[in-house]
Amino acid sequence: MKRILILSLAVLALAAPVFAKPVKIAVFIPGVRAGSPIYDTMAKGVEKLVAETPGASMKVYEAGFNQAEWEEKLTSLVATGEYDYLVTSNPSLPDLINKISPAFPKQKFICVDGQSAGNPNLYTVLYNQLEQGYVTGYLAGLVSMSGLSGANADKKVGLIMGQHYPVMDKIIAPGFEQGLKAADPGFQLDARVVGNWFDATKAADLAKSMIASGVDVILPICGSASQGVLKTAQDAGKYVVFFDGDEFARAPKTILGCTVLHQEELTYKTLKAAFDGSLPFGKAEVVGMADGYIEFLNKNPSYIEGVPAAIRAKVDAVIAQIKSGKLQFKVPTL
Ligand code: RBF
Repeated sequence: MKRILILSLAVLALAAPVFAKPVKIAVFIPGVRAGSPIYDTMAKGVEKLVAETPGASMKVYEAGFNQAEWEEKLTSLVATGEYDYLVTSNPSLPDLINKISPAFPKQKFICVDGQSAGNPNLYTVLYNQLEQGYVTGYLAGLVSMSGLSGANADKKVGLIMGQHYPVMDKIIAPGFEQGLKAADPGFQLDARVVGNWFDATKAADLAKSMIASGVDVILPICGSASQGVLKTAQDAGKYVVFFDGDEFARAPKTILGCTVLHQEELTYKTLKAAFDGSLPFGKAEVVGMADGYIEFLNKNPSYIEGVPAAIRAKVDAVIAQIKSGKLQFKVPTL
């Protein structure tokens, strides 16, 4: 009996890192968790690791939509000195972290969906959203030309963003546009800005105006404001393609494709590496489709039922080219 106990203790010790003191993690959500899968899944990744790590605990802090308050809120959270790791997500956070970090030399930061190298207390990992944009744009273009009931002859596709930011302007929108033009070089991208990440009424107005001008497929990247885009597209019999999460259930016949980020897994893996002492703080890494952190959900029944087989075969072929390295997208420095 005693031997079994010792043995299982030894196995436990091998499986979970042993901390001198209980490890504490702060999850800083730059916005709110509800309605933004990218934030929700980040928190879930931390929750999963904390649940399986004896002695670990966490606090989820929602900083809200007023970006002018984020620096102060981040500083107050870090100034408590309570947290071993601060985990956050979005490409604007590394700048804030670099600004406040010198005042807190013991604080470690992890930013998933951000990029900054050279701060020994910060690790960042960026998704290759040129790949994500390309595949999504390629599908959007093919759907727009498909002859499906909601598609028209205009070669116009829409993108509704929460705001302009370097990853949007240099990576996501150009990737999406390249994908559209791969479907047909004559495509035009109609890109519009909500001005925040929550105003569904404004997003609905933008979608209506786009549709009136000939747009038949829209990619919303505007957080919870996307609800307005979905409602408008549903009412007008038009289509939506999605980023970040598996959103099909919100409007099965309207949403024709989702290219997801495996943010929960990436956050879990990254923080686990930090626990093990193997996370390369100071480094900026990039992950993409070949690593499995970006995935187009080509097996979802809504996709299979909604999109003709000939289009699905073309999309699969492009994904295979990206995964094999035949089609390469190099993310620019931000
Ligand atoms: N994405 C969301 O889904 N919800 C948000 O509230 C949100 N806020 C953002 C705020 C800033 C300042 C920036 C730069 C990006 C934000 N994003 C938000 C976008 C997010 O980081 C990511 O680019 C998109 O979700 C596409 O993957």
